[in-house]
Amino acid sequence: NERYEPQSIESRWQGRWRDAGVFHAGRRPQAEERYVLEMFPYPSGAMHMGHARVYTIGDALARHLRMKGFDVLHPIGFDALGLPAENAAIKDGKHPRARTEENIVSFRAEMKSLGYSFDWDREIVTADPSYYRWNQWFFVKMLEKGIVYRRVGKANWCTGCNTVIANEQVVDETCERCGSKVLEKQIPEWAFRITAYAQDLLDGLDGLTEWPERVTTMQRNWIGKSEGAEVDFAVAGSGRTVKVFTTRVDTIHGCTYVVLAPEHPLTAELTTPAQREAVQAFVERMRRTDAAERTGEGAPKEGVFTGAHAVNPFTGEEVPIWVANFVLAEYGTGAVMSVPAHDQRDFEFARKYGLPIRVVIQPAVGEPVEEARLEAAFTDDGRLVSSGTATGLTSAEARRRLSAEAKERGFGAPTVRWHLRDWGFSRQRYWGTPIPIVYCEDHGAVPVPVDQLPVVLPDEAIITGTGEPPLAKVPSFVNTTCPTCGKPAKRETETMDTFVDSSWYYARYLSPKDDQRPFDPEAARRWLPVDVYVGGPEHAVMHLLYFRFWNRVMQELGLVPCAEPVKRLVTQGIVNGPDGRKMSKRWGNVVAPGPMVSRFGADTVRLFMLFAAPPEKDIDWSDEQVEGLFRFLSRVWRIFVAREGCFGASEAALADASGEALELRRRTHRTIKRVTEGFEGDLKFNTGIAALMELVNALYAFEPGSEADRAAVREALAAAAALLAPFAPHVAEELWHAVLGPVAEGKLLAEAPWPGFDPALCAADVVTIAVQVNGKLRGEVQAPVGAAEAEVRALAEGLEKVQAHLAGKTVRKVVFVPRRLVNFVVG
Ligand code: ANZ
Repeated sequence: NERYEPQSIESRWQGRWRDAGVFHAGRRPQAEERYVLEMFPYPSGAMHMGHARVYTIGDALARHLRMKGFDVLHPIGFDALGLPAENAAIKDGKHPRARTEENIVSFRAEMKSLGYSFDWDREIVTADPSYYRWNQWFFVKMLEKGIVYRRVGKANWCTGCNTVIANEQVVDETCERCGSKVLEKQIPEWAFRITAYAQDLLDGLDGLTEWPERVTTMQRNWIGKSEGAEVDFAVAGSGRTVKVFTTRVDTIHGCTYVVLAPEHPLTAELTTPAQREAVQAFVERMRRTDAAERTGEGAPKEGVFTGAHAVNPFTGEEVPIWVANFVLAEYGTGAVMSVPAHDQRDFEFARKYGLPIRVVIQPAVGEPVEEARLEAAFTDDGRLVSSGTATGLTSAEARRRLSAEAKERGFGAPTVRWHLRDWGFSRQRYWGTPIPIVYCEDHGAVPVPVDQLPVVLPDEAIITGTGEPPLAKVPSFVNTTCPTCGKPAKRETETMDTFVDSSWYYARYLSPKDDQRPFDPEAARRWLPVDVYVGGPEHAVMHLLYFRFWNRVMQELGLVPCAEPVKRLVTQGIVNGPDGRKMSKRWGNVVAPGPMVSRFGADTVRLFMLFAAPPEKDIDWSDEQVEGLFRFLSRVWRIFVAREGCFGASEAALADASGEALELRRRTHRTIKRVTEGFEGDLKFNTGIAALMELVNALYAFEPGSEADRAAVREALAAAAALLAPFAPHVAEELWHAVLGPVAEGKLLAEAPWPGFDPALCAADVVTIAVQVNGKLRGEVQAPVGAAEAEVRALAEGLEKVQAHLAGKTVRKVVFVPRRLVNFVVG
């Protein structure tokens, strides 16, 4: 065919790959294995460009590794349960199962039309009982181990979704999914004891050297370990003590007042009669202001003196006790020791109310800090001054010493606090995994025995979204018998958070049809951890933290060989509309992949995703760029047609290539090198593709004459086809077969060896230049091809032998022939 017509080749190659089974994992049992995974999609709507980008990035990696000779696992599935499908059902009455099934059908078709090299035999759908059955199995195992427990506590209640949501799903007191206000509600719920793994999850981050630092930092902050101390201050003239929590016990000699939260249980009791009225009024006012407003960065610090005094246990000094807005009742102990010289909030408060400021920490280097000239608190660590026996210690030493001393002397202890909370996973919703618990009057909450799983989600629930679990209204589901005594009993009607499904799906791909256990531990030993995981950075503190927790639990259960699920994480940027705004119905700038594939072919759409920017960067959809890439592929096609005469050139003739043909060979090898390097380190597919474009330009510029010329052209064409394979696999396959002809008969580029490069040809940028003195050869230097006289001369003058011949003589003249020779004429 003279013209590039993707529509006429793409489905043909997709069929060939499928029939040959080239994407099946385990096809090369002797080879080293690689597991490439992309976050599986949530099929609540149609496939969009964001999906196309993730899967194109992952597919390029998988295809490249397959050509490198690895046995590659590259699976796909659907994260089918969860709120969005149920919320949509409430709007239009369509059953979530019907909706997700329809969407999955269209997702599959679009993914196949894009030519992704998935092992479709391993597909999983989390809404299938054969999958969520194992969620229930894990639940029962974790209940046995005490990792799952029932608690009554403050839960985040989303007023829009009418269900409890996880801490991680609350953003600025609103629901991360629907944007509605989130209230705190006292509800009984099931929770995972993820906090028991806090230290291990934190330590594990150090080993994740191939994760973006942004993600590990977000996890570190979310886990939020804060080491400090609790110290008891006796209240003067009463038997009471106020316990304060501090992360800076090293500053305790600089404490000049103590502050209680307005809601602190001792507030009323400690307040002296003279101050009672003022304190009561303040507390009342604070009760009516919400926490965020009270403690926000810009909120003015305000407070009232209680009339009482506290005794600093280290110094015996009495300091006044205040009540103030910036101390929260729920954090720490609800009371703080204030050190205005070294804490900014305390500083502002002290200035406002005329409380003393005392410097007890001096910077380790630089100007000392002076009370009189202080304009803001000095908050860094340093060395202690005016601190009794602790004077002279560094902050870190003092923290250790003073908290230990507090413990010895019985007025305090070192403490560790965490930001991470246990993961509440009960949802008062329908479209999720039923929690396998039966409530019996005699035996309480009884887990369903694992041999009776799954507890199947009934289809007939009426979804109202009013807050009462829909399953509670399905008598055939609710009414059952107690697994222990056989008496009538009722099922738990809550379902599990969808993040349960995604916490272990990567392991289910290892043996997706296993009906004896969640997956085969033998297979896990071969394939885990996942080598590369591609997905959106928005999952940093939810999915990506939850699955690290879950993997640890699986390790304890002897199912997986490692603590961490993923070695390398690639977080991809967003695909914006042509206007640079995030694609959204609201802006009317959505471009769907399907129509683009019909118009330009899958290869062009894929190439756009990879060429527009490196994976982590956001990209803007651009019709012009897409058209440009279509033209590039057409150009590639036409040069193959135009150089058909070179297809039969003999490889042996390559050795004779010289002049322009040698230049072409050098460019070919340099291109191989650059594309190969684009797959290593920071992924740079875009520069690899740019190199390929230059190679194609060079092919257009070169008119082959001799057999050696034709051999060089053939080499370049074959390399170009192979290098295109991870990016634009269909056209690559077609052209590769064209240029190799019978040699490729019965083979597929998809599993052909990745081209290697000859380092000597890549170093083509450097030439060897002869160095003469008075016409006699005295040495040679290596210089860049384009090196000018001055540079080559300097190199030559650096040679010892040349120096010897120039010593004591005057250089009359320098003859320079670019790329060949430099001759010093001396007298
Ligand atoms: C004395 C001190 C001196 C403090 C100093 C800081 C600097 P993180 O790191 O976030 O845990 N604090 C303790 N409980 C509080 C509460 N309920 N409401 C408001 N603030 C509270 O913060 C711990 C620090 O926050 C503690 O250390 C305490 O102030 C304050 F130079 O104690 B610090």
